[in-house]
Amino acid sequence: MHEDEQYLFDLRGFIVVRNVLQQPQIDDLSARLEAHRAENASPILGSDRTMFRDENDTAWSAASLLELGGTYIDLIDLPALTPYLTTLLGEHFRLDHDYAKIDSKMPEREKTLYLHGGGQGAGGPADLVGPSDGGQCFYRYSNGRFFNGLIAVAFELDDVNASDGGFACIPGSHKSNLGLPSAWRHSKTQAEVPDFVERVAVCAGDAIIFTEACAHGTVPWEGRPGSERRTLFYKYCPHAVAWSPCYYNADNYPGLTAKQRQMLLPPSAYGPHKVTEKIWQKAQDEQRELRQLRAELAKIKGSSE
Ligand SMILES: O=C(O)CCC(=O)C(=O)O
Repeated sequence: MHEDEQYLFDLRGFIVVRNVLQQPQIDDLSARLEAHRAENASPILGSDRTMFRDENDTAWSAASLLELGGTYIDLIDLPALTPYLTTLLGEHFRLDHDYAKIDSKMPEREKTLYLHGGGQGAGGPADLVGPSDGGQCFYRYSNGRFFNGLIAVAFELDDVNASDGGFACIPGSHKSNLGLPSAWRHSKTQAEVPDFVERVAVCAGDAIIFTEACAHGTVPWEGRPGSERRTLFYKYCPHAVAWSPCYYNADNYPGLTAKQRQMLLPPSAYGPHKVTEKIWQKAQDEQRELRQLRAELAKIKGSSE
């Protein structure tokens, strides 16, 4: 991460890294996403790992974009992003959650910019990201190092003009000491968006890297008729931090590299250490056994009915 980029990130709480994805990667991500959307029209796909698809799902199995395979797996630790993530989070960090968000012309009632996050727990107890006491939304620069509670990478699959909508934030708010005044938190139309909120234009293949500590949100979509913004969010934490209650189970995604498996480890201060890897592998083995036992039980029940 170049020192100019470090300066801008510290000043504003976000940066745009251009052309992180090459055309074949955009095409693959797009094709897999569209195939998935054909079966599931939800505007948010994957999850912040708080939702199961089925109450009988085993722990750690909340929906994820990783199930779409291909380039979705490569995005776990994209080499072009590694220097940014290690600068902002330290040597060891983990993928906490992921999801895709589709912005398009929406019914009036769904078109609201909810600014959330904000430095030093500025979001307060009613924040969208949870009752923020400053613990999870932290940002700090000291001893020549960045410290962040959550770093979001927004991979853009479409061109977005600033006037279309999409990502917006209050630059510098990751360092603010006061909560965002409530009148500015919600904007139902683009006209209501306060002028100190910066709307960020991007091209397909760019990535917006932001700290969740920067007050941010999605501006109501006003792009040309039929247009969409499709964005893939991969969100990373320091090892000892967890946002989501549902961890990844690396065994759900065959063919991962050793590095990718490490990035999916559940939280612990030790990070990817042989002691923690052994403990979590035991938990994963138990999950596999539970699934097998449930399948056998279902078979027995089926044959006795
Ligand atoms: O649409 C966006 O880029 C903002 C998404 C957002 O608010 C978030 O990821 O917390």
